[in-house]
Amino acid sequence: MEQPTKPDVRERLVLSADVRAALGAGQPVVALESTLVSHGLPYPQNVAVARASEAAVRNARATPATVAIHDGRILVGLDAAALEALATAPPDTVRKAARPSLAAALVAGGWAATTVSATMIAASAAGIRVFATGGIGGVHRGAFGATSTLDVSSDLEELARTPVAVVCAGPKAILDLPLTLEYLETRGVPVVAIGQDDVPGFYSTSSGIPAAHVADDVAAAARIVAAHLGLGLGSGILLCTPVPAAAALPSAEARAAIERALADAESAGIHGPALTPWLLARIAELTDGASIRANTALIENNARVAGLLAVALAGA
Ligand code: PSU
Ligand code: MN
Repeated sequence: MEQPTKPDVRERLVLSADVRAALGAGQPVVALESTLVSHGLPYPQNVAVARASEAAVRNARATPATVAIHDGRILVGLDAAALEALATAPPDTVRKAARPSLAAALVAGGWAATTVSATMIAASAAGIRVFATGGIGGVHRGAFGATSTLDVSSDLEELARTPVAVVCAGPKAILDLPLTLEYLETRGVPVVAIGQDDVPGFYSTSSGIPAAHVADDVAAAARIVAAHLGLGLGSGILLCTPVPAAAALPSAEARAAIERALADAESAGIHGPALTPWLLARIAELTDGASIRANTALIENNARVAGLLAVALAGA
């Protein structure tokens, strides 16, 4: 009698030839997400940073696997034409696919970009253990309290349930950072700062909040990642590395722009999945593009660190 088979996300995956070859040979691979390309940054900085991130992963001697959705398939590894198509498509024609919107994005056809949660799902299904983004989503300010919106990014739940190491420059500075860190702790996700005591502040090098765990360098971080994934707990782990100092926004300047952008979003009635892209675009206006320079520099640096981490893990 035929065994009933449980359907699974792997049926939707299309691996590029080089990603397939690298995984087959046990070589290090780094997943990269695509929402920061389609919704997080304007053209042409978006395609430039996507290419620079792939190059940074290759320089570290790992294989990049940018993830996006096209016509019902989850592509793991995009060619140059696909990356350009995704980066130049008008934002309202590209869906933002997270765990709760993955099925609808697959059914809709056309392009969809994957957020941290959807990219982790794809990476884990493909057998990729390391993933780089810019800044993870988290608990939005005002998510809890008197007039709570309950807006908590699906990134956090995904970290709690999918065993992938995610490299970021801290949760995005538009969020409630203390609550985001509490949430991660409650859900069993280790947060490790690399090379400094504080959690990085996304646009700025420090958030002023000490990290639960500190690794002096990437090799030390790799040992914690290997131990965590080796426990088989099912959860991911968050590695935080700061934005390169030359591109960082001074904390006071970042704070002022964020507060103004949050107030403007409130007056404009922006909420749900549109909120994060709207805030990032508004902060870019308010800082005359300085936030875009910080954001692109940190994304490329995270890809570089993720490449080094994947190589260290493969050698462990
Ligand atoms: N990092 C960036 N820019 C971005 C993102 C990360 O520098 O735009 C994206 C990621 O895809 C992340 C998403 O999963 O923002 C969070 O969106 P939300 O807050 O709606 O969950
Ligand atoms: Mn949200």
